[in-house]
Amino acid sequence: MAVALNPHRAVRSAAVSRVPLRILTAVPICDGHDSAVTAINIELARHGIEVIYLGYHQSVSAIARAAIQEDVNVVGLSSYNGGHIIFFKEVVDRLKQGGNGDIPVFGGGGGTITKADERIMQRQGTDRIFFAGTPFKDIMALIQRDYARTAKPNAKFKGDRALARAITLAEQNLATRHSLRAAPAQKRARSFVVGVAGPGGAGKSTLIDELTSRFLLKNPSGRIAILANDPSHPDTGGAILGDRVSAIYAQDDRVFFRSLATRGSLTGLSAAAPAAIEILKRSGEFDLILVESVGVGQESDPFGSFGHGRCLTDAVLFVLAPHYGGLIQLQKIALLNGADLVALNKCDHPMARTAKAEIQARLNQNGRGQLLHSTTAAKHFDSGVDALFAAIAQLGGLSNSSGGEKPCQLEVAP
Ligand code: B12
Ligand SMILES: Nc1nc2c(ncn2[C@@H]2O[C@H](COP(=O)(O)OP(=O)(O)OP(=O)(O)O)[C@@H](O)[C@H]2O)c(=O)[nH]1
Ligand SMILES: [Mg+2]
Repeated sequence: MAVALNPHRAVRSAAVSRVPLRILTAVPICDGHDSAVTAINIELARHGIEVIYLGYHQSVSAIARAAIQEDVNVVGLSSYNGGHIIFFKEVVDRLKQGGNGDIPVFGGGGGTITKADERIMQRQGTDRIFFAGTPFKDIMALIQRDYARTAKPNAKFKGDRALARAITLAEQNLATRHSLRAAPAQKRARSFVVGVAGPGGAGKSTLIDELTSRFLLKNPSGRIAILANDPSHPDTGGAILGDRVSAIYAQDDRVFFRSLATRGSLTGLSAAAPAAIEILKRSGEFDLILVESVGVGQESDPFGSFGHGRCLTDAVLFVLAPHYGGLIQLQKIALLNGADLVALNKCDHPMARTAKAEIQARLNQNGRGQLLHSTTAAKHFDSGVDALFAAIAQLGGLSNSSGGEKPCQLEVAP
């Protein structure tokens, strides 16, 4: 009997052979029509493309900032609210203003965008519109044909775009030396680097966002960088880099947020992550750098905490949710031995009480005085997140007072 072949294989052979194309997709402000862009995102990833999805109801500044920091090949907007002529122009203009007019903008919106609208939009700088009825496979072929590129060093790029391009070069396997040269000159002495690991869905990104809010509040002139690693699909090479959707506080100019696809690396981080961390550190821009791993398994050691290979971070935060299984699963998680900070997130869940006792008992067995932080990242102003930030600030010499002064005493987790 003939065996049906995996249909993804054919897509893969066409897509994986070159550097994946990166595209930022978003739905404009005052528009909640996200089912079209969701379908497009899945199709893009199936065709070996890395999609950074920003979400719906997104402002011009949020879209432009994300496009710059992610150094995307193209921005794709899905617009159904009728405001497309003005909105697309504002995105194009915002990119141009900062010297980033090389990033093209295209989009779709079914029948709400007419051919006549497209002509006006093209005069104003939009690249093209995909109209209702265009088959997905034609859209994908056109994107692959017209927007794939190998990024090159560009001395004209400034600020976040220069950093972003340096990271792109590192991702393309160009010599790290090259990427470092592309990064802006150092201004501050030191960044504190925290690796954030934990099982898929434990709330790492949500917690990072809440920690970002504390950093912004308590360090009024500092900058924070977030490197968010997400898995590439092994079948197609594409990826949905979804951590940015949870990053509400990344919509601040003091935050640099970059998504990295693993592109076949099985360590829990992109192979370019060490270079990217180095680029961010050498820039001298950032007081705090948070590196989110992909959802990790029991044996994982993404940041080199156990001395095998290079240690990438100054501290490691391990995040769990109450659904870890049972005591035996806790015993198996290596990073519970190696982490400097451990957080039980989703403490709003009824299972959290038992989980707290079990995890603290597990940590006590390590004999390292590790304290369990109890957090509910989904809740704004959670006191557990406050205490966790205080502990990070203490370790990293960051300010934890609203006046921006250095903390004088360690705050204890509840
Ligand atoms: C589904 C839908 C909804 C769903 C949305 C679900 C969701 N989560 O997205 C629900 C029912 C919730 C809804 C609500 C509303 N809707 Co509605 N909705 C639609 C509908 C029927 C389909 C849109 C869609 O998803 N199409 C599927 C996509 C895949 O196909 P497509 O649109 O043809 O797009 C093609 C290309 O353009 C391209 N494309 C699209 N986007 C992108 C992006 C990129 C990057 C690329 C590469 C390509 C691409 O892909 C397709 C390829 O063939 C349209 C009618 C229509 N026929 O367009 C109305 C429509 C968009 N809605 C409309 C309205 C008015 C509303 C409401 C205001 C109604 C109300 N009074 O409450 C609300 C507003 C909701 C909100 N918060 O914004 C109007 C908009 C009118 C206007 N702009 O002048 C429309 C046109 C209906 C109408 N004729 O009146 N809506
Ligand atoms: N109930 C509850 N839900 C939460 C909490 N924190 C995060 N979530 C939700 O959990 C889901 C996963 O959160 P993420 O922050 O994306 O988790 P993650 O660990 O970054 O996931 P991956 O990056 O895919 O590994 C989202 O729907 C969040 O809204 C919490 O404290 N309580
Ligand atoms: Mg995440």
